Amino acid sequence: MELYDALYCRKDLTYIGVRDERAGVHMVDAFGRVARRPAVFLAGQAGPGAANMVTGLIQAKIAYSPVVAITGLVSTDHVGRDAFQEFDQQAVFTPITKRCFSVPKADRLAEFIHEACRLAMSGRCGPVLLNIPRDVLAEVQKQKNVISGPRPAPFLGTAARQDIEAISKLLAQARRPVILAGGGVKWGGASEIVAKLAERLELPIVASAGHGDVVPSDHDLFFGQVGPRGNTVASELTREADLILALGTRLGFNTTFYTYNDVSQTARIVQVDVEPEAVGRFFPVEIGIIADAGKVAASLLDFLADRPQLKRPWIANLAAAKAKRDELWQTRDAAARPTGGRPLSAAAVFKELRAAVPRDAIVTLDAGTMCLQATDQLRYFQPPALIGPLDFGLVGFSYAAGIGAQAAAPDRTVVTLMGDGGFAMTMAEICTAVQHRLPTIAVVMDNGCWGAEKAYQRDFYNGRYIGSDIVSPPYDQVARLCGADGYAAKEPGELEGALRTAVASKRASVIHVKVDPEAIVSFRRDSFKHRSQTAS
Ligand SMILES: Cc1ncc(C[n+]2csc(CCOP(=O)(O)OP(=O)(O)O)c2C)c(N)n1
Repeated sequence: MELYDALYCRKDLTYIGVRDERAGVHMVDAFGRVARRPAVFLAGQAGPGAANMVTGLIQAKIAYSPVVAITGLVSTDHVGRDAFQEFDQQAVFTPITKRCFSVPKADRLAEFIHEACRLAMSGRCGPVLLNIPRDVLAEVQKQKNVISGPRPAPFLGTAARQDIEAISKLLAQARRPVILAGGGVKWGGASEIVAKLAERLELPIVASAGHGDVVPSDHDLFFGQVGPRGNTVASELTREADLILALGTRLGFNTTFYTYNDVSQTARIVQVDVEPEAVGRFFPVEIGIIADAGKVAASLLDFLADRPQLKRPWIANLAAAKAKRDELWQTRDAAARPTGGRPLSAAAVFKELRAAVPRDAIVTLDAGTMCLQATDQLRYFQPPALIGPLDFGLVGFSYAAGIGAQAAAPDRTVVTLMGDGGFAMTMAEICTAVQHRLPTIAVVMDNGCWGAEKAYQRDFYNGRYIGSDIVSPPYDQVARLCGADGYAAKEPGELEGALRTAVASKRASVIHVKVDPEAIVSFRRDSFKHRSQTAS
């Protein structure tokens, strides 16, 4: 209440009231990824209000997203007495945040707030939480001796000259080099620089998992997402590479499954990341550089500027890869031909989305089988343009994330994809979007099941389905009851039409699409290998 009362006169701050603390943290998470600066989440109450942030904070930590969260705490006089709504907030939040502070005194509050904002953005970003005890909040204190300090830019420094020279030597020797670009490139705002570097060298670029928006999808040298959840052409490039320039990526689980299946075992790897812990962690590297990936790409570009073009023996391979990529897209479009049948196939859904999602769009994706299939099937044009749960694989993330992304980029179109299960988790936030005039468009892909789970029951448990079917209300009608626009899409072409209308309306909208229940894929086959072996 004290904080809210202080906000009363702050007309310079935008306040967005949400319905659920988990969803609120997702909004701030997405806001940070789009704006590249943290917004603040206020959990209105100590205890239950604070506890409800847990999922959102873990999500932000795993996605390296800058969130500043502030919550109350029981009065310092009552700590440890099982006071009303008391739980050990410091203990619960410490392992799930980048840092968690309990503010000891009112006159240090400003210092902690500055520190929270600085830490959230320094190095690899992450969530920082402040617990503020009730008595500290109640104290009226004139701030003095505040250390507000300089706030350094989050990504500092590039590589030393000799490292840049060493990388260019490796490039000169390479026969099949590839740039594998990850989230670090987007955090550094360096998509353009990386694209320019690739153009200068005529190198293919592939993206790490969940970062298919690292350069615009229609860039001639871009091949999409690599790895088990990516596409075959991109994965072949890293599997057959002799030099991998890993820029701003950990080469983490969803990109590599920690195997050499899609990473050449003999490739030399140059890895650049702001986090020392990330460099060489999963794959041995020839050169490891702890720096901002974008700045290193810029230094490399500068270094090459007045040098003759390399011989580029990879050009023939590159042309072959481009032909395969074009064939892949044609196959995807061909697979989507309307058969007159309904519900829509996954291929048809993605084709209609490709046709109607505008170039300025930010797409937010959930976990679940439909969204995982969508990642590499959609196109992204203005980085950052893809916000997903990344390695937390969280269901129920993307609708709230869309609202946060829209708040960060009011002039862009925001399209959220979700399964029917995931949407049910956070649909209360339709009211938030309506109340705060945030015109996100949710496309709810209703296959009548927790599709990812059902796929495992089909593929590894002989179709012994239990608990995987779900029944959903008509979400177009739910949306209308909440004051948003609602559309139902059942026939081929209706999704594309509804999406175009929703984009033009600039109103919060929900499109309920009936999707083929058979269009489910079990992505983590590795987890069930033992079962498939027993079965065969
Ligand atoms: C909060 C949460 N609960 C459970 C899961 C496990 N899970 C992963 S995918 C999935 C199914 C999601 O169903 P839906 O949102 O309908 O999407 P679909 O898979 O059908 O496309 C579930 C339950 C999770 N990842 N996150």
